[in-house]
Amino acid sequence: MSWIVRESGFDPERIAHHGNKFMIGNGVLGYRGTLEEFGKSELTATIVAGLYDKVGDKWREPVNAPNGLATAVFWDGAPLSVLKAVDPADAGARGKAGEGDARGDASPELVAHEQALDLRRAVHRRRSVFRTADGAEVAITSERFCSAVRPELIVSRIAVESSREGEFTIVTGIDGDVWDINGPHLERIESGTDAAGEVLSLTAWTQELGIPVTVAEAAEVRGGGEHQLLREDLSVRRRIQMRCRAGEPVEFVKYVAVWTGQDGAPARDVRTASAQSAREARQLGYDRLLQEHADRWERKWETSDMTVEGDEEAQLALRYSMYQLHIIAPDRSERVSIPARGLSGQVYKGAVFWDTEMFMLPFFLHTAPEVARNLMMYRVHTLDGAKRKAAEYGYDGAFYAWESQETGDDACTLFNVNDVFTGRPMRTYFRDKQVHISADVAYGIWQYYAFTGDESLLLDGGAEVAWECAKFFYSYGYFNPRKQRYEILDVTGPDEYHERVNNNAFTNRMVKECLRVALDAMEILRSRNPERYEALLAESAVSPEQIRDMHDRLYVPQPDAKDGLIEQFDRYYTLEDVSLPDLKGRMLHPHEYLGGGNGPATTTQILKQADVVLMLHLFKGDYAPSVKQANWAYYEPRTEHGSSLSACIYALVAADTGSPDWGYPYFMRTATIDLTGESKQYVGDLYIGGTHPAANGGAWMAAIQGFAGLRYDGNQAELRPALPSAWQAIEFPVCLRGGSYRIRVSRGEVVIKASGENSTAMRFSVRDQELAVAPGQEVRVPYEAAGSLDGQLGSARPSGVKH
Ligand code: IFM
Repeated sequence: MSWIVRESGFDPERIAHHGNKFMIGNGVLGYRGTLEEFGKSELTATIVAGLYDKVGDKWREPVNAPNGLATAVFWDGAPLSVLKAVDPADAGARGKAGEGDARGDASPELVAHEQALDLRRAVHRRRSVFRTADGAEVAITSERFCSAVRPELIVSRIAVESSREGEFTIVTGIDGDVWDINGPHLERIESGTDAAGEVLSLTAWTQELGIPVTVAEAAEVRGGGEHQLLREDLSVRRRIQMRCRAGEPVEFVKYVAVWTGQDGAPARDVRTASAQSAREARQLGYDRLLQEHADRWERKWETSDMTVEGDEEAQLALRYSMYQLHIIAPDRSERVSIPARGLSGQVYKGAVFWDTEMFMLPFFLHTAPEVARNLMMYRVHTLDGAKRKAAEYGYDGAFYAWESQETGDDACTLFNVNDVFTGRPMRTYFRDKQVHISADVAYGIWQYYAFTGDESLLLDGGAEVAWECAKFFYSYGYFNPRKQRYEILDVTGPDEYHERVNNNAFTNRMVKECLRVALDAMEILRSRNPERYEALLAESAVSPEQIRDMHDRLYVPQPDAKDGLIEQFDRYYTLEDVSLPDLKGRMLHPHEYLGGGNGPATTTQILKQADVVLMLHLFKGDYAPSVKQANWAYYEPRTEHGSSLSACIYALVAADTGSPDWGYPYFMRTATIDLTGESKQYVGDLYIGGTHPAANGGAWMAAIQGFAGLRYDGNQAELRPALPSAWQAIEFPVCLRGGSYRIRVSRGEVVIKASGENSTAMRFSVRDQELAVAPGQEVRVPYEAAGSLDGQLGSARPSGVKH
């Protein structure tokens, strides 16, 4: 239980949602949860991490590789496809009306259909049962996985079983006619087979950089059959005709290898490597490949799986959230990071946003620090792009891309949203003004160092990144001579509906942190690599003393002495204080963009997503509980939660202030986002569907950092549990400074078990009771649950999240 995500029945309206929900992946490849008979109209996609292309002046976006799993099954010439199959109810109605349509009355009926994901082994399954015109019941079952061991490999096993003896045909191969948003990205498609005619392949080149991509497929058909090769312009397939006996399944397995020339390899090598890999996989066989894959996943879960007692729904949603993060984690490369929509397609240009550092990094820091390091090294490798962007705007240092791809140059355009009424591009300031991105990057680098104690990231370029980000802010900041303070003007904070504001509290606080991180990181660099330190200073127009001065005199909006409120930005309170339902009532189109130059929210206090409240979460030690409560209560009713990055933050701060039950619906909304598919699909006329890794990370944060109350500053691990009423306990593994711990938080007791392999003791505090946990030791700490403050967050105007 709680390892399987399942959906019964087929609903054409949910094809896109299921493509996200049932995704498989291995950090290098992401394969959407579509069915074997689907094609480009059903958004089938095989996304290769870090491979981008641009066609003409359209948006640069990830490449969707040819679909190596494309398979159609026919029974007596009629397709066994959920798309073509006749719904029994429908068939009756049409029969009566004497109609019939393009599908033909002979189309098989779909009598049962199920799609499922086994989270534990990262395997996708489907089973569809059709009733054919001759009365046979034919079941198609399939199982597939993206190998966690062989990053280029996708393996699929399909079985056809009929209640009657009969003849069926499988047409299976590689389909190069793929779904693209701003494509087509692949040109010069060449199909081929190996000398023995056993391995099919399709090679094509990206348009912009001419990078070769080959998909090779080796098949294994149990039960023989007559084969025929079908080569068309955009595809290569085999047609296999077979007879099956009643009740005896006929199986075939596809071993699909996807290789690219991302590393500079020529097409010849890419072709050879993919064919070899498909052939080798076939030699190893399905069972062995599945076993090694499942073993690898078992190890991933050993260091990450958590159990929640008393709440099956949350348990499954949390596992699913972690699954989504695992399938897109770059565990082999520090050249790629995680895009805002993971590997689920081309939405948001496959770009990496601040989502990674602020919402996904915590999960990896606690469970797979080597992945966390890769994520941050990606920022080191893209530093040049960030420097180019700063220079382009006339600033010093590094201004990281709002939408970053493989070089770090900004894929974000100046006109990122089209007006729904006119279709005209609207000027947006995501690219120019969300300067907090550079501070977020520096923050992430320091988080890695503080968590792991591993200086290598700082010495391998992390300190330089932080320093360049600090230099950027020094050049961007403004010294207000009258107030004798530095200010950060003309920015867009996390709340993107209010562009070009002054002194956004979150941004200013993050910049202060970035300056601190830069100074501390440079000190470490100085002590370990003085030459590099001196070289960096020699080429800097700014000195550490100047950065220190800016740090010390930077204005950060503070809580009001009377009510504790922090103004989101200068003059925010002068905006119209309208309720969210009233604001929504003013919308003239369901997809109308609420912010920007003249969106309905622009002149009001309605915010898109957690902004001040995010700052209260990140710097929780700096603010009194009363301040957190006051700001939560003020900002929540004014928050649209129009971004998937919002609700988890309200859950975290609610838990932090002793109101877990108030935070719980925000947590569940975050944790189930890709299970329910309930998220915004359009901004203006821009499709933004896909998976939501930031929310997946946010769900983990809400459970572990919120409800279990774990905080680790690199020195001491603190636990301040605040379990929701339904939860009896939560148990989870964490990795702190290289040591492994299992922590169980139940009502009234915390149990901490340190691995015998840890090298040192760790200092813990459980609701202010201090203790050290030695290697191999298990300690039980009773604690008194804090009284519920739930009522104090109550708002007169809820934002739509049900309590
Ligand atoms: O990074 C986010 C941003 O904060 C809100 N809009 C969507 C982006 C990608 O998730």
